[in-house]
Amino acid sequence: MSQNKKKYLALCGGVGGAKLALGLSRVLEPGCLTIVVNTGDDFEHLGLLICPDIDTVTYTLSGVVESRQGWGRADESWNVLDQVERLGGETWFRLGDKDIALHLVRRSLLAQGLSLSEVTARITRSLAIDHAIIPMSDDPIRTEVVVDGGVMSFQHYFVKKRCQPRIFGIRYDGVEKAKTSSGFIGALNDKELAGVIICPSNPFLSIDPLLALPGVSELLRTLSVPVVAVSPIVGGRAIKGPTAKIMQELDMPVTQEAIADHYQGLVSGLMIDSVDKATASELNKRLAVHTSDTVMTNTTQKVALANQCLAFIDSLDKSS
Ligand code: FO1
Repeated sequence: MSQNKKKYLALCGGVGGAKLALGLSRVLEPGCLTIVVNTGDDFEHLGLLICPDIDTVTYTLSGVVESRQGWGRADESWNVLDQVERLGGETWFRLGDKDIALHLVRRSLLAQGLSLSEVTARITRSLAIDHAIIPMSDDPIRTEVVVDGGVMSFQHYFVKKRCQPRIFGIRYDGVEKAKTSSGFIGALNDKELAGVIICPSNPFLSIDPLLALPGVSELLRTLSVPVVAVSPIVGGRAIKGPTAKIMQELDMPVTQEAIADHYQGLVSGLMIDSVDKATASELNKRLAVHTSDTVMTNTTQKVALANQCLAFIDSLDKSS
């Protein structure tokens, strides 16, 4: 653990974001890192509230994640789902036994009247996580994709349809009426905040729902500390998931320039992968650019990228 005592806020989605969040948690002391997580992927299923991104970050930081797929729990068993199938229930969304245990606890705490933020704090504490993992909102926000012939809920598109339908648009149902969580607002307004890191999560599915919350983009634009984004694109491809496919479907080139366009006005710096070094000087005319290895396949790389992000923020900090 370094002696860096400044405070940082990470904005994060699922698997890719969780990797950098893990790196940051290894570098920053508890109390110096707030991880705010997308809840647009959440949905009700088999009577349970599923919060895939919160759970992915939670399992990753507690060291129990199934590391090959990046979500769910390692050493999982499937007894409940087998019985659900036998009873004619839905099994397209794979919930393992250990994972279901977390969902039962979440459901029961929510039923007792706790907010999603409070429930998440309880669960993360039980799993010995010292860093703050905070849902972007305690109110329901549901990402939906506009496809040929109508609107599809996010997990239906992502898991059931394996991201195959062409996307014509994305919306975040409920976001206008939702309240930004007090933990998120508190972190943005914290006088000791030294910088914000937008993790290399899918900008459209994972980060935009956070930015669409009332007041968030405005607050980010007026922050006096650096906001840096780590691009999820490496050499014209997405590290994982449908980011590149969605960019093409939304008529965007799959380039670092397009990522810079997307975050234009919100970020002061963009971290791009070393393979895209050649684009840095042109991009540098618009915003600060830092090149680094951004692909994280092991903990050393996650910690190294976290350190690079903090160094990048430090280099942009006018007060330092
Ligand atoms: N992703 C899949 O591709 N198939 C699944 O059956 C699946 C189940 C699942 C259960 C719990 C959980 O926390 C995540 C799960 N995911 C599954 C991943 C999830 O759909 C995505 O990672 C995110 O929503 C996108 O960030």
